[in-house]
Amino acid sequence: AAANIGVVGLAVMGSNLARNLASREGNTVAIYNRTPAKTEELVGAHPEAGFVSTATYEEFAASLVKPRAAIIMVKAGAGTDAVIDALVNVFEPGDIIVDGGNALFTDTIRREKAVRATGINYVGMGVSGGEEGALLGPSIMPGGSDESWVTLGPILKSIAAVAEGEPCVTHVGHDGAGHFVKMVHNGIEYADMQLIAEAYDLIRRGTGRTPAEIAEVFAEWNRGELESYLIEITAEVLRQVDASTGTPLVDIILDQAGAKGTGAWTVQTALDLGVPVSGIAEATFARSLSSHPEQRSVSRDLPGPQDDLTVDDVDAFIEDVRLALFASKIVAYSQGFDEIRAGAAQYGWSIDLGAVSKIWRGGCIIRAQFLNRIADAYAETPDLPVLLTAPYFVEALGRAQDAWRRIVSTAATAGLPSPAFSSSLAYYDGLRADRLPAALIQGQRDFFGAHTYKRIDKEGTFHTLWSGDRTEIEAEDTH
Ligand code: NBP
Repeated sequence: AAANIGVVGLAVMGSNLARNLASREGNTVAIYNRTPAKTEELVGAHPEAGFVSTATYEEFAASLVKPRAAIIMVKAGAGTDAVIDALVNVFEPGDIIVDGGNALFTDTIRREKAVRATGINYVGMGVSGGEEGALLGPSIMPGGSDESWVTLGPILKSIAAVAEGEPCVTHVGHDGAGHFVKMVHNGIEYADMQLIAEAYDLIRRGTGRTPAEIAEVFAEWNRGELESYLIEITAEVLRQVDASTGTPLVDIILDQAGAKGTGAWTVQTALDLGVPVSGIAEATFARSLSSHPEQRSVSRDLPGPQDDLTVDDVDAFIEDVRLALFASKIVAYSQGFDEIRAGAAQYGWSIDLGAVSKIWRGGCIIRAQFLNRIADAYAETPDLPVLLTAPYFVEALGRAQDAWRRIVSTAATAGLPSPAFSSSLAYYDGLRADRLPAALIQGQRDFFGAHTYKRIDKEGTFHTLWSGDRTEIEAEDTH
């Protein structure tokens, strides 16, 4: 036994993670892949890594020092279960099996429970940053037991991205907490991308600027409070010219957005938890809408406004869009962190929200300056019920809200879809409202289903005898 860490699954993510591990002082990496040719290929291509190559699970286990630790990087689903079963057979109590794939957190909870029964530790670990992150330094979100963190902590810190001197990894919480947080990270990513896309669309249609010119706008924004990886790459994509046609690439790409399902998981989970993540939901649905050509083709002639959007003061309009983007982005992150808080409460995880925001500052797709402000907010008030009520965000929203409202109303008047901008604003105004029409909904529910209601002026649960004499009675609480 010579290796302190193993990797099972040597497709692009596993290979890169194994190479990243091997490149760090103190690590010796055992590798295994179901198809042995891939293992040999990796060893041949990277002799500098000093991999311990293994061809069977027995050999793999024998090559690891105890407590053994192995990271699984295979296709999520049945492949993961197959590898877990194989590792459980050759590992011993106290050893650690880590799933670094994109598992649904409820699968991770199930697997952790089953593996724990054997005395082996099971860690569901979110890994963000794609292929490049895996190789050079990802943002890592491990769940699992405290015991496993003792062994894994130093290894993961050695390979994680570094942001402002701190490694982008923290022990998020027990069992499925890591995969839960990774899921929400992806949901926030969906929202952020949709918001940027809406901003681009409004500028393009409102000002007639070319993609290359709009790239300069994003490059400028990237020097201010919106500084982030996604804004940076947006400028790169907008600048790109298609070699075969000489047209901006963005005009050649088919406008149907794909999705691998993590956005949908975030929304489905939020619905189960009763947490409004409307920005993430709109972003997910916007991708669905884009991907139904048969619906879009029959809808093209639906009536819309006569006039195109015309903007008089282009610079002022672009600044309005920037502020609307910033405000909506604050909403999206606030909703995402709210979902993590609700998930933690539901599943009994103790999650340090400030630490989560810090590990997203490097390595991952949503890395941004802005995350420091989230860390500050939770450092000041760890149990903040709504992130966007932290002083920094209140100031920013105060500064942005007039522009935000102008942009949402301009878009609506001109018939330009801006689902994430407008739903974020509606959420914000919903939170601000003294009274919501939810009171009427309670009345309707009591009318047709005797679902009862509470009153603002006294304790208890009440029902009006709608089909009788319409007097009010005290009732059992039936929600
Ligand atoms: P894939 O998701 O394409 O999986 C291929 C790997 O799974 C190969 O090593 C393959 O072995 C192995 N495998 C399969 Br399929 N079924 C297996 C089984 N029954 N037993 C053992 N091994 C099996 O690889 P990837 O794109 O590198 O992604 C790995 C994981 O990382 C996934 O869960 C993915 O969602 C996650 N992830 C990916 C990214 C990204 O940017 N790509 C980012 C973050 C997380 P074989 O060689 O024998 O076929």
